[in-house]
Amino acid sequence: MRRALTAVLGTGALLLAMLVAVALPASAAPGTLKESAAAKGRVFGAAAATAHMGESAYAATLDREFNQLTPENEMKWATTEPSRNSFDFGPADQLVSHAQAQSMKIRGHTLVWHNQLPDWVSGISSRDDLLSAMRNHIAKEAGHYAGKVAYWDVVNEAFQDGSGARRDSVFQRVIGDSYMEEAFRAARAADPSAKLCYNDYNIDGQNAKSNAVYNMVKDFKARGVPIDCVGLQAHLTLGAVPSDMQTNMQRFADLGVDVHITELDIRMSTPPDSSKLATQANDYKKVVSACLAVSRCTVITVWGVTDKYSWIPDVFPGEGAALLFDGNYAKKPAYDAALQALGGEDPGDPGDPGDPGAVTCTYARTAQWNGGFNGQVTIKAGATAVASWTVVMTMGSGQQIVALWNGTASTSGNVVTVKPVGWNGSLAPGASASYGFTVNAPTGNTADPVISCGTP
Ligand code: 9MR
Repeated sequence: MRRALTAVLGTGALLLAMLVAVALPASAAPGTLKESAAAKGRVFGAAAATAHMGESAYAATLDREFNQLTPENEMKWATTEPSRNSFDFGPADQLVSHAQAQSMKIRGHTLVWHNQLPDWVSGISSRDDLLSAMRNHIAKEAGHYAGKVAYWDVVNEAFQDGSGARRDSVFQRVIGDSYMEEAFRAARAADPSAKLCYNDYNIDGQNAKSNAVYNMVKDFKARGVPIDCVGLQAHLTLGAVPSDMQTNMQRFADLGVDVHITELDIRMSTPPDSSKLATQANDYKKVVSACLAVSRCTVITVWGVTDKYSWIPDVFPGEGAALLFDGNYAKKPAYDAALQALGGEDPGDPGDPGDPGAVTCTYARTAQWNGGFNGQVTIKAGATAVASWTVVMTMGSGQQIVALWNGTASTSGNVVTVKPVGWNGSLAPGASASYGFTVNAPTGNTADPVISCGTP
């Protein structure tokens, strides 16, 4: 958030303001993702790749912030069993040793998937042969890591978007519907202590695909097929967190399984700007808050450590910047938002807008007309007095603030940062202050601004 705050670009009726970072005493709240998640009984993980572990900033960030590691590619079939019954656990073992040395949990990813599958598997056409190859793969791989892996993504991405029908993989074609339960049974036999998950994308909200997964889990539970968790990958796009994510997670939890967010990233068109980063922060906050609202949502894992390395531009050209750390390992607004949603506080960056507890703010529309409106924001101190406050407003597209009173504003893109004018900064416990503004909306977009506030 600091970068947005220091970008000062006053225009029109807005007063130019020099923003001074005011040092506040560090709070006692947990200062990292993993600590704040642990305080809420959750695990906060990241996908990691052996290729980057030699980069000190990468490993240091991973070790400092995360307490679960998912090997991004190293446990996939193409790597672990490139030819039949000939196993290579070298790359994955490296990550597992690192995780163990750091007391991180390990998420096994993944035993049965149509992708990154060696040709020899795709070439099998007899049901018994493929079943025996699949059982052997699971027995050997899950057996190799028995006792070390906390959660296994046993089957990955087995349903189609849209219809929710079974995906047409070699497993589906040759073995049939039963391949999934066979995989879960084999995984339980190989490692009775690992929690066994079904994992997929686009099942974050309620839709035909998540309904199909729901029905499968319900059926497994009814018939005693071993399944412990559902992984919602949560590869999301900017501003599009499903509004029913919490409800969706709760319905899975109500079936008696844990819910994990397994591959969270929120992509945007690149390059990022302060407005996109503010939206992304709000999106991360929504996802983390939804998880915290569901007691069986126990794990949140982001799909990578830094925007420097990402699968996204290869698949969605022109998109990326989806994670919590930028390409230089600096914390993004999304990091602050995720940490704050977990009840944490960055000791190196106290007083960000949105810091919990210090102040709260409310918005009200006080007048409107064709092509514009007036708004008022009221800032209220909590149980302790505050010396100053900051409100960040993200304006709707096409909107322009043409007047602002009882506050000092600076603008960067569509993000407007408002500070007190002096006399209305210091607030006694429970006291409040307000400022008002006029918005011109020539394109007819009269949406209310999204606001967040904090100290200083
Ligand atoms: O991030 C992974 C990337 O390095 C691989 O090239 C890609 C191959 O399909 O898989 C990526 O990870 C995927 C994960 O294993 C399953 N869910 C979707 C992920 C992003 O594509």
